[in-house]
Amino acid sequence: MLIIGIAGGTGSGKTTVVNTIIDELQHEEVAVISQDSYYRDTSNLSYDERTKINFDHPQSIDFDLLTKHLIQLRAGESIPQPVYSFKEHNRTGETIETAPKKVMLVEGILILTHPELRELFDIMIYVHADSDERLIRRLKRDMKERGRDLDEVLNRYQTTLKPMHQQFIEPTKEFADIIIPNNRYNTVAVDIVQTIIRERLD
Ligand code: UZR
Ligand code: MG
Repeated sequence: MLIIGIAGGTGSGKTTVVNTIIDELQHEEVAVISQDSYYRDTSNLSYDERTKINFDHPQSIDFDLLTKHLIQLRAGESIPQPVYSFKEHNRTGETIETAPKKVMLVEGILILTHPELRELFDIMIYVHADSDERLIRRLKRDMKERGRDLDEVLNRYQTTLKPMHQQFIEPTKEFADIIIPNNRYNTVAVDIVQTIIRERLD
């Protein structure tokens, strides 16, 4: 099994990189674990309290559960991956049975901040895009897909996303084996990653 961690700031294009890697591999061989599935259970809080959570701080992630699940997958066991609702800002209570595959892609903004988790990755990738590019993408996504307005997104960016990025996410670049420059969509870097995966699988 090859466990690959893919980090990078919000709007850096992690999801696109993950999807492109998958497209080239046989689907039976690969599974994705998203950090989003491992936001802490916040059922003890009201909806209003939940909207005030700092979702860009490492504290918001249940890293113990994520680490435990990766160890189980490595041992050949299936795991119940929690399902998260961005609308409710909470776990739905459902889980998705996720089976171990030859290639496990673990994707999320904060996944390289946690030392135990880093130990479990065979390859660590950081997707880099300039902050203006990331803000533009985030703005478009939140307005289109999450029904937020301009002021709300910009406010959250300035008060939370930017400081958390600088404090926690950007510094994890130094752990990366590969940095993918992704201001424009980069096919060469993804090709190289695919080649490495294929070599390791053979
Ligand atoms: P990506 N996030 C939400 O918007 N709502 C939630 O309930 C949980 C997370 C956001 C989170 C972070 N921040 O910036 C982003 N906020 O998801 C990470 N606010 O996801 O890497 O796909 O942008
Ligand atoms: Mg994403």
